[in-house]
Amino acid sequence: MSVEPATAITIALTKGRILKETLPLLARAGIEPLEDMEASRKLVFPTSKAGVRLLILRGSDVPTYVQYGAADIGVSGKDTLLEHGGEGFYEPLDLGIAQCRLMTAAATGVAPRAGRIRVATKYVNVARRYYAEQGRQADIIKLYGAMELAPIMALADEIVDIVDTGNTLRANGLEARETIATISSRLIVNRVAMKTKHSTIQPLLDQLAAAVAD
Ligand code: PRT
Ligand code: MG
Repeated sequence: MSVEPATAITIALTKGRILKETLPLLARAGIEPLEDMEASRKLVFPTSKAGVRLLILRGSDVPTYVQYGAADIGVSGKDTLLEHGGEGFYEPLDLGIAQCRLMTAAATGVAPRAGRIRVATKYVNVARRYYAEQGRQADIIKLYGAMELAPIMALADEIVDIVDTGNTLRANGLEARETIATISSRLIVNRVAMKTKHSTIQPLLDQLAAAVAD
């Protein structure tokens, strides 16, 4: 059994835009991976800072790892957090990166259907809450990707998806309708780790907050 210092911390990230935009912030806190994470097939990476390692996970798994303390810290899109729920961790810092909106969308020019509609999305919990709050009856259909196809193929009347430039919607004959939430990536910290590793985690939070504010 390997004995780790009580101050060792594990930070969970995802490949793609979150990794790309988080690494410069971590570098400002003296944390740099010892190899190119984007190019490697490894999932655990030591860093230039003793006792700090980085994990590469699937986006929707980041809050799960942090919730159960398998990772102390994570970086996650607010969309992912809204879908997952906030149990087991704090959300102390808005990193202001990977900004976008979580929106409803439908075929361009098609009037909203009265009565019960079908909504395709990977954000089933968010969608269920949103349509219920709006007092609109909706059957939510879970998809794992290519949500834009659902209205075209008459699988659904509307979708709930991430919109940034709107190019993806336009390219598929869809238009954005309502904004459910404005999204950026958040730092999340396991509730227990925040107490037991406070002397390591608090200075890191302070350094990251300063890097974000610049
Ligand atoms: O791909 P996978 O299912 O593994 O995970 P993921 O899609 O969550 O990962 P990734 O890297 O694509 O996105 C990570 C996080 O970045 C998301 O959870 C959001 O918080 C945030 N983010 C910011 C975005 C975008 N911008 C974005 N444009 N996530 C996804 N997109 C996609 C969107 O799904 C749609 O297909 O880009 C398309 C829309 O972009 P526009 O510019 O055409 O409107
Ligand atoms: Mg993706």
